[in-house]
Amino acid sequence: MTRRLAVYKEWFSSSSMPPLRSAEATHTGTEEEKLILQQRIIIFSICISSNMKMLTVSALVCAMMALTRAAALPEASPENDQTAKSHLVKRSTSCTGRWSEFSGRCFHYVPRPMTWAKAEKNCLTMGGNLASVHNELEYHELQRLIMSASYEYKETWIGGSDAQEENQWFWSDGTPFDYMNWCPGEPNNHSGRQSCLQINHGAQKCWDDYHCHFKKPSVCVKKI
Ligand SMILES: [Ca+2]
Ligand SMILES: [Ca+2]
Repeated sequence: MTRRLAVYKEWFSSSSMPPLRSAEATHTGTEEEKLILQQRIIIFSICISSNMKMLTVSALVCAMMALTRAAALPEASPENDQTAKSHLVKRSTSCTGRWSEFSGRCFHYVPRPMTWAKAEKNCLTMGGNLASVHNELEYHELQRLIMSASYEYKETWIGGSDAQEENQWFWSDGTPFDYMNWCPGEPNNHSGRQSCLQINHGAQKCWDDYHCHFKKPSVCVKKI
């Protein structure tokens, strides 16, 4: 501000403007000189006033920023730390929203038909993978989930695939392929191009390898 005032002061008495006269001279000067002097005084006053206003506004902005920052920062008390921890624990002990819990994992039926790859990507966007199944009880729970949502045992994609190498089956969630419920004669890799696992196939509602580009409902899984 001091620097600005110095600039105004310099301009006020600059040689590029008509020269100022002494107090005596202003009494005896022409009307035109008096007018110029009055104009300079008014402009000088405005400059000082605007500087004061800028200072006031700056001070207000700083005060508001300080208050906002203080409100945004949580108090570093042990009580708050405990609250944060308990929320984390709560999130990690149950399935939320549309996810159902069984066998210590969360499952979600997706009725919209998609290709196997799109269904897997859809599960990924929700933090999961297409479902893996590791025992008969889990398989029946999975069938129950589909039945309760669609009122039938619909053919549905889960996460088994042998697309990388024929008859080398993997679960897309990386868990061991340690349980199977293939229908009689399956997986038959029909026409040499069946690499994805559908469940609820045929009269026995068992497993079948099928063409991955067909669109089917799917079941996602994620860890608790
Ligand atoms: Ca195959
Ligand atoms: Ca097949």
